[in-house]
Amino acid sequence: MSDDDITILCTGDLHLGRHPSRIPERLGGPEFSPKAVWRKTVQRAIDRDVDAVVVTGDVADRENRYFEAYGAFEDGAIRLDEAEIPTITIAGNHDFDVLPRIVKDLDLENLHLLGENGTWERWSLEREGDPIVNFDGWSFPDEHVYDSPFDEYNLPEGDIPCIGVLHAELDSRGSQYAPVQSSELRNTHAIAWLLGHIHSPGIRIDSDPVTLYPGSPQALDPGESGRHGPWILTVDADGAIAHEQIPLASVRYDQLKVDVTGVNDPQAVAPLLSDEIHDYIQSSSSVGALDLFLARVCLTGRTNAHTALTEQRQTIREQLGTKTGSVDVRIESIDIETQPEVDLKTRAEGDDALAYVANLLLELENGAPSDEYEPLIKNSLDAMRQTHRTNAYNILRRESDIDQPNRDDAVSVLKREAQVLLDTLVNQKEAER
Ligand SMILES: [Mn+2]
Repeated sequence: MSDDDITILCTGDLHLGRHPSRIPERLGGPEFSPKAVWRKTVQRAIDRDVDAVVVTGDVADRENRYFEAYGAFEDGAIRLDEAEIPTITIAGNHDFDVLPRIVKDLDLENLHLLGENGTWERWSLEREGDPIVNFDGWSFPDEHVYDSPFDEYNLPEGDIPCIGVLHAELDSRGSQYAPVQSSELRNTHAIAWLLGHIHSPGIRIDSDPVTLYPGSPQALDPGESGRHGPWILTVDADGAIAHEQIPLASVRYDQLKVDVTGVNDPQAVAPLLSDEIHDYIQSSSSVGALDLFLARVCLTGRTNAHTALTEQRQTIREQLGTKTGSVDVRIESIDIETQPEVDLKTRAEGDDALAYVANLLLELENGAPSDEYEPLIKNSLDAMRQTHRTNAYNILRRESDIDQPNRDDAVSVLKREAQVLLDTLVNQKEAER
């Protein structure tokens, strides 16, 4: 990193006043509130001595949370102001009316709300009196916005880099939350777009312009799985952009798929799960910010303990520990998606449908199916090719994203379908007993 670099801490969708869902009552302290993560985020901005902080809207959860949001936001905004770190923010659909009021009431020299009432506005960050980067921002004027804010975007290209700040729904036509298309972002002169509204963090366009949903810094419900936390964007003297996420969230929701193939004793599953959860937490949270991990576990694979697992999932859940290192762990649910182990050779004896399918699978897996099955493979291939030729795939075909299916494709589809059919027939047979 050189002295000329511009570093920006970016976050959004704080939803101050909301509390993450499904936190066990015994644990539900204020440390899980978005306010606590906002405080840590501000501390990080000050420690890193960033050039600016950008907050991409939905700071407040809703109108009736004015005082809650005000108090929670105020604390961080004042500390940033005192550290002389400019904070650029815009209003989202949740705080289109609240945030402008909060910003006005706070009346801080270094806090800037851009684009009030749905008009585009530019603010320039200066270093030693010279502007070094422009921020173009737009705020929600209302709860719903059906048209693209880019219909009204006409700020001129400057001679310094520009970063766009917008609360909008990307690539979702017909959205009531300021629908915008990637092509519209590409048509602007901005080198980066920092977006708000979608709570799941992620880079949505890799370059020209780099487009990022920083996401909510605290995960707020199971739909917001994965790593959460603010991002640091670094712009070097050539306008090249680097970005990193800082996982400051104290709550994490995730689905964990665990393959239990070959585990035939249901008693062995709980220790195996504990190990998996431990490894997962170790690999996914590096800074020690995580306090609570809420997992939805899904067991997959083939095991002859399939039935026992289904019956004993509650027991397994109770056997699991509630702590991994310093992290509280809660298993929200255990789904059993395992399949029973099937001895194909035994099942292939006989002359019923099950034997036919078992024998087919044996031969497909051996790689040399006998003539008996050739018409089946041929018919499957014909059907796949016919689908491939339909109009629905025209565009993909033109761009050669999908090749014409070949015999191997037909065999692998057949294998998959035969497996499903086999499991269904086995289950039927067992239900009849
Ligand atoms: Mn929103």
